[in-house]
Amino acid sequence: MSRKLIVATAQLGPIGRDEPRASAVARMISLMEQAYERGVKLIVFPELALTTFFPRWMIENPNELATFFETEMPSSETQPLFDAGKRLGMGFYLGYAEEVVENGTRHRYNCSIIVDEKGEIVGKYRKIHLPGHFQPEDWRPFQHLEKRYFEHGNLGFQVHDAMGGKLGMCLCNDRRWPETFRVLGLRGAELVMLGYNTPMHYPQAPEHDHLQDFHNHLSMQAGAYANGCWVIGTAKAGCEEGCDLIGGSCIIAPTGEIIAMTQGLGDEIATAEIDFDRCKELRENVFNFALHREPGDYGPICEGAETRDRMRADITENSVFRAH
Ligand code: CDV
Repeated sequence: MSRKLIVATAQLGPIGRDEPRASAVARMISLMEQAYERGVKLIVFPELALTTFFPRWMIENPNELATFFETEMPSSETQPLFDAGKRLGMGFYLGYAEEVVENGTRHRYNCSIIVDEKGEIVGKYRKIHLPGHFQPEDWRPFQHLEKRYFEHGNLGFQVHDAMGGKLGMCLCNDRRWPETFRVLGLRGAELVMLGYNTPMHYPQAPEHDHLQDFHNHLSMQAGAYANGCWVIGTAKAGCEEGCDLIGGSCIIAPTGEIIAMTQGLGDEIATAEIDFDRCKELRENVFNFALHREPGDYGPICEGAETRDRMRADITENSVFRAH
């Protein structure tokens, strides 16, 4: 049986701070309709696709901060996306800010879901590698307060059987960590989907600004190749509230080659046919994990949690991080 699927990366241009969800949702449905004309069955939207990238601001007013989070999925505002997916027979990946109450405690995560072609949520991921800082830092031209606003994702890197393949997810900064792709690869992922919001300016090392597109593709192509899986990476791009974000949304083959890519920095799709069976070209040869890996020599990969916890405790001392 053929395991081929036409897929799309669905890049979004900037979303304004005051732009209502209905507008972002309408823009995404328009991309789904374009994709449908090209036979697409699975479409990948960006990280935090329903709102502007709000961690770039220190938002002191808790009521305002709360407006950027989804307390239910789907909600009346996001239901049209699910309806469109069902109508068009198209699954989708969607990134958003999630607020949940578990055992009486509120938690907030940078989250993504897979919705299948029947409109069912079949997988959820909560971002593990949260970049940025806890406290506002005046020297920066814009903030990156993901560590303040979100908790470390507690669902791990799971692989979901859906859309005829084994699907994994991650979000933005996760793609820079080979461990993300390797854990998904070890669990059999044939396709890894991810959304990103990546500024062109890297305040800590501005001499790397001209390398942002290169590092984006380098990480995703290496992740695809070394794990013999397909990768779809989707940007929120363009000048969002004065902050320039890279584009370069793409579909990458298990060989590491980019086979489709967006051209601009606005709302745009790029599409390709993928064949899940092509993962075997790598996974049964150079990256036959069972045969060639040497896990006995990889010990340090899983060490360091105590040092990390100590460093974070120092950084967050006197921080309101724990209070929100
Ligand atoms: N949203 C992100 O995770 N952005 C980071 C930036 C801050 C470096 C990224 O890895 O692209």
